[in-house]
Amino acid sequence: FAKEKVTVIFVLGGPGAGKGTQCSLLVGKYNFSHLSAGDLLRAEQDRPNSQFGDLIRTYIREGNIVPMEVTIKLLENAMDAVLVSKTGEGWGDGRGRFLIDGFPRKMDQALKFEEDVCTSSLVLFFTTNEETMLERLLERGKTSGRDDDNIESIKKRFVTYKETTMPVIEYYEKFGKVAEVDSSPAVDEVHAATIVVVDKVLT
Ligand code: UP5
Ligand code: MG
Repeated sequence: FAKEKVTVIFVLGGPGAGKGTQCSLLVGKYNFSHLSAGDLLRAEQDRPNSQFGDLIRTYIREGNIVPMEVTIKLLENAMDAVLVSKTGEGWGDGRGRFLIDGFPRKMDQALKFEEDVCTSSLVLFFTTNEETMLERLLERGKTSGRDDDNIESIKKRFVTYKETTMPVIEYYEKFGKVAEVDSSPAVDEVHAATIVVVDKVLT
């Protein structure tokens, strides 16, 4: 697809910061396509006969970043599929607007995606403290069925976030692309703060 016709917003923030929740609300407001790298990886993990199933399962449980080739391919395929099918405001003639949630979370992925797929207009960065994230994840873990919503995996995800993903955010900060939103308050309040920054990008 034509890179210059698509608008991409990367959505980052620690595990349980509220990325997925806020993306769902933005979809309703702006007709975005929401692609969560984690969701795409989990779907691939569970796909019968996937050659990557066991690899993805191990990486996710350990809170490690799956090799970028796998994730980028899944994202690219998903973007292609959406671009040929989605209609409505912001779509058509190769145009489209994507929220890429939970990606890129390692420098190599960021550089490769920008080189091979497209560049992002904005990095939405949701921040709250670790206690809040832990509490949210443990609560969600009661019903989520996610292999990584347990205390051992959550601790590992926090370490990977600090060591591997924070440098990606610092990298985009140098280009003035990061909009930080405090995701500690109630969902609606966070959404209200988010639309202020997203409005600026889409107009
Ligand atoms: N909640 C949300 N907002 C709230 C609020 N304001 N007030 C009160 N409660 C709030 O929210 C988490 C929980 O908190 C929910 O129950 C929600 O209701 C509540 P959610 O919106 O799901 O948070 P999110 O930030 O999306 O948390 P998630 O657990 O999805 O974040 P992760 O970044 O850990 O997970 P992801 O799916 O992105 O990645 C999982 C794993 O996949 C990674 O650890 C990694 O192993 C792998 N991965 C890769 O290898 N490569 C990639 O590129 C991406 C992922
Ligand atoms: Mg999520």
